[in-house]
Amino acid sequence: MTSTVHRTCPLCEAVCGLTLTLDEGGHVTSVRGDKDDPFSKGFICPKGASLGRLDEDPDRLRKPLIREGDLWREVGWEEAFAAVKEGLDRVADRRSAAIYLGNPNAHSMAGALYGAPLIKALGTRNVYSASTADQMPKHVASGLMFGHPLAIPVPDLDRTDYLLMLGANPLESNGSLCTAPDFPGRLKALRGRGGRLVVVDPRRTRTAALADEHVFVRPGTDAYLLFGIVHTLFAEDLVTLSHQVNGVAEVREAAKHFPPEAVSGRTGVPAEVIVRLARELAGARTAAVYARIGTCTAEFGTLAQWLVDVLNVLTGNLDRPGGAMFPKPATEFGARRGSAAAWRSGGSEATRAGEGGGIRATEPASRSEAMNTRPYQVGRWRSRVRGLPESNGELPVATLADEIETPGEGQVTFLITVAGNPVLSAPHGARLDAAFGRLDFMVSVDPYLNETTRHANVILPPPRMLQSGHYDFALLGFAVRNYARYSPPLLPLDGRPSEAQILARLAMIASGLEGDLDEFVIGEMLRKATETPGSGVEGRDVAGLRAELEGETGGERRLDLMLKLGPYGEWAGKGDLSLRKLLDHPHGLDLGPLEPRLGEVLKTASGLIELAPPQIIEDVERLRGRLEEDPPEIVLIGRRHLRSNNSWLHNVGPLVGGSNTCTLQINPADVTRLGLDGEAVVRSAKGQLTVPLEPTDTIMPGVVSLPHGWGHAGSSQSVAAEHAGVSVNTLTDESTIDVLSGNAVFNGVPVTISPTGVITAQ
Ligand SMILES: Nc1nc2c(c(=O)[nH]1)N[C@H]1C(S)=C(S)[C@@H](COP(=O)(O)OP(=O)(O)OC[C@H]3O[C@@H](n4cnc5c(=O)[nH]c(N)nc54)[C@H](O)[C@@H]3O)O[C@H]1N2
Ligand SMILES: Nc1nc2c(c(=O)[nH]1)N[C@H]1C(S)=C(S)[C@@H](COP(=O)(O)OP(=O)(O)OC[C@H]3O[C@@H](n4cnc5c(=O)[nH]c(N)nc54)[C@H](O)[C@@H]3O)O[C@H]1N2
Ligand code: SF4
Ligand SMILES: [Mo]
Repeated sequence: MTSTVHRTCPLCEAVCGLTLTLDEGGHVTSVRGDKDDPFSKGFICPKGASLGRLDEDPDRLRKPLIREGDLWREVGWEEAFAAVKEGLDRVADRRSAAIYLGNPNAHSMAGALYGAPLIKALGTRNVYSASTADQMPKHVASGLMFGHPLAIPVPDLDRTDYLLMLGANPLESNGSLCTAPDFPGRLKALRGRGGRLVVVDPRRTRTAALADEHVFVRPGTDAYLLFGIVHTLFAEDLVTLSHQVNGVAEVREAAKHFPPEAVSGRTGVPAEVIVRLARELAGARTAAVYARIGTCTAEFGTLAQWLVDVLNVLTGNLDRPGGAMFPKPATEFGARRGSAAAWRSGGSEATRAGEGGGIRATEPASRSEAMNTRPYQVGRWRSRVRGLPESNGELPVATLADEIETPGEGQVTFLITVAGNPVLSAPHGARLDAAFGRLDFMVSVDPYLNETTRHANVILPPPRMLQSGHYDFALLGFAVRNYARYSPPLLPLDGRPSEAQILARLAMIASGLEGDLDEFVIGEMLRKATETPGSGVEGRDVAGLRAELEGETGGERRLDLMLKLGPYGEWAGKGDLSLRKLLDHPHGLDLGPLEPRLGEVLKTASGLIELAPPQIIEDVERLRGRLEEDPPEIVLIGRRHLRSNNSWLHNVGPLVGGSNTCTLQINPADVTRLGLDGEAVVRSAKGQLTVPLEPTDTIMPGVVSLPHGWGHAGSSQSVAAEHAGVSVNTLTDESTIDVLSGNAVFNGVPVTISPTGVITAQ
């Protein structure tokens, strides 16, 4: 007997619905797009189609591993947890404990619900995540402008008339901080209804090829380009303000330094194009500016992210249909609050509120109210060694190696990684590779023995994807339509703990507390909700409400609680959403188009949009200064391929090979000029690599591109080892960061390139 089941794809931010066929043994025999999913409507990509292969990868770990010297021993779960406890007991001062949360935490229920309590239980400020190798500039810009780091507007893709997209390539990535299944189809529809798509990228990507216009830009110069557009809006009197805003005069003043003619040389964008883009943006019936990783992981990442929303505000497009809008996720409860680590680990405000109180009995009852009125800040504390500022409760991953290597009080000796591979993904990951070898104790929660987890003393593998429930707490907060879908586990756990149970157990070990973490959290959230005016359950009895919660697991009951308290929830009085209702709608529920809601989202002290936050205006000086300097001759950028997913899908045969290989894209003019052939040596301030060349005129002269997530030589992941490639993060530089957010810089890295066999003096 075969069975047909439906579930959300957990692999990328597009949250597609999938329809799987399973045989009697629980093996996946086919994967198709779920055509009854109201959001993804049957869309699927090659990664989703390989979900069965990935889920049953023979190299996935099935039992915990303990390392003894260079040897690994499979052990039972109790022995593994006992080893963790012993390792943690050796940490005399919790400042020496660190945690790193990787990207898949943004996709798993376990990451969403148990990441934050684990951080709290560890009791350290040494908190790192993929966020500072990714979107931290957006959190900081949003925090300073709108008062909350999760107040991130998304382009209203399905209704906009004009989309200016910078540093994103959704035809490969399927979109990011903009949850939109079938992003390609939505872009085609935009053009089909007469809209205009302009893509700004140093490469003519597949997305650029689909656009009405592609603008080549020099890497790392988006802030100049965007300032040139802002300048033009003021100079030509094209500003339309539809909200009360602080700081317009300051922005106009700052933009005076960046007229199109002044930034044209640096950006490589002709002044007349900059002026035209400004006029088009201002003249479009509706328009949105959207920028992603290419503009975030750059030296002026926060300035660029800020300018994106400055443009959305100055053209009257923020918070209106067809413009840049704030989604209303089903698990949102009360004020938007949280940290980027919480985003990585779910980001749901309700999650944070509950978790904060759940594990620490000492939290003040008024914490949520206090958080509502306290203005967003960065740099509340600084890293021990380099003095880098905290943002959203995290320190930059660019300084993790410093904290492990540098002796002194608070030196990191103990590390937990959850779903991360920083040896390949962090800036100058090669240094972390060595640093991890010096740790006293390391624990990794990960299904694979890989470049990072090979340093662990204990590896705790989560079960198969199909054995896990799935709800996109984080990603549905960035969806271009309001939507919810829950996928219960399809297969039993067979005696293994769920990932939720693994993380909860780690939190309990670290806190020394006993009891049921979920019940702590539920109790605390209910208490807060019943005390919150207008929550829908104000004044009601906590025990009575608790008894109404449904769900097979603690995670499901917490989801039920958040849905019921959320804006569409049974208890909040505006709908009847609950876990039960989602279970009754296995294809997902459409909750309607995005609606204006700035008033609910804005959390600044002034109650207004802060268009010119002082920290940001200060950083403009740095940008001005850099305009005077000569740019490097050749710079390195990254790229993504549809069939990769950062570092961890290279072990699935059908996904690697063909066009998905680790090559250096380079303009043919540079190949000739530098006398290259076949392979070349790329050198940066931090390292060098020999790489195969892929000459292509789709990349600007003076720019080369190498994808990240490769470098699997010697890996015990057998397929990945055969397609090893090299790690671009051997070349990237952890000493250069976006100063405001501490974010890593992966784009615009200065490099030199020479033929192999030529010895150059360094
Ligand atoms: N040069 C360069 N570097 C980059 C980037 C770039 O563009 N250029 N991009 C950056 C970005 S945007 C990001 S997000 C980071 C990603 O950085 P990381 O998150 O550190 O790296 P990933 O490769 O996503 O590693 C994911 C890990 O999670 C494991 N895993 C997969 N599924 C699960 C699960 O369900 N549970 C658990 N516990 N583990 C799981 C995988 O085996 C793998 O070890 O990389 C960054 N690094
Ligand atoms: N297939 C696949 N999908 C993924 C991932 C993956 O690894 N593979 N990773 C996931 C993750 S973790 C993330 S964060 C998202 C990222 O999603 P996207 O932001 O869409 O990521 P990319 O496809 O890397 O697109 C970034 C683009 O920026 C361009 N670029 C580089 N430097 C600059 C610059 O200085 N300025 C401008 N304007 N452009 C620049 C690059 O050429 C590239 O085309 O994708 C997610 N989805
Ligand atoms: S686009 Fe993303 S969510 Fe959709 S099938 Fe592909 S990997 Fe899965
Ligand atoms: Mo990312």
